[in-house]
Amino acid sequence: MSLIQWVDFQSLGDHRGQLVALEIGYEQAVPFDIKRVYYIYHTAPGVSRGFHAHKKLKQVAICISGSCRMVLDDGKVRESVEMNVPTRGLLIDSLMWREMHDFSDDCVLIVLASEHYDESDYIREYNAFRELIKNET
Ligand code: T46
Repeated sequence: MSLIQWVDFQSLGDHRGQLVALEIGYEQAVPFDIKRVYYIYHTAPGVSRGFHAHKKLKQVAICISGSCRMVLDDGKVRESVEMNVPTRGLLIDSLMWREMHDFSDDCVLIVLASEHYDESDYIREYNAFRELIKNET
């Protein structure tokens, strides 16, 4: 199965433009309770971000402006996907290495997170991630 799983949001657009509502609770598209929202913008030219996995955290990332490329790696398979559709969120499961590359100047990436910020949930060494995955399976 592909590591790339999308969550689609309905656009409530009309002749004035587009609008997407991220509803919490009833009929919400995101497959977890959202405890935190953050966004990444004005990424400096040529910079890549991420390079970590999370033990518990699940996230949905939506590129609401511009574009970037997300790499997901579960320790066995590595996949790369272009993020440039404001109505599609990329599900990033726990124990998934992620990297973000090729940010356009106008890229805004909004991220919905299942947990509050917790630095101890991060695995920032790729070898440590591989070891953890090996012990989990
Ligand atoms: C992820 C990718 C997609 C906070 O204090 N609170 C927060 O909620 C977040 C997300 C970050 N921070 C602090 C921690 C660092 O001092 O902000 C600084 C930058 O965070 P970081 O270097 O982890 O940023 P990215 O872009 O490498 O990764 C972020 C998320 O941290 C991560 O969970 O999956 O975006």
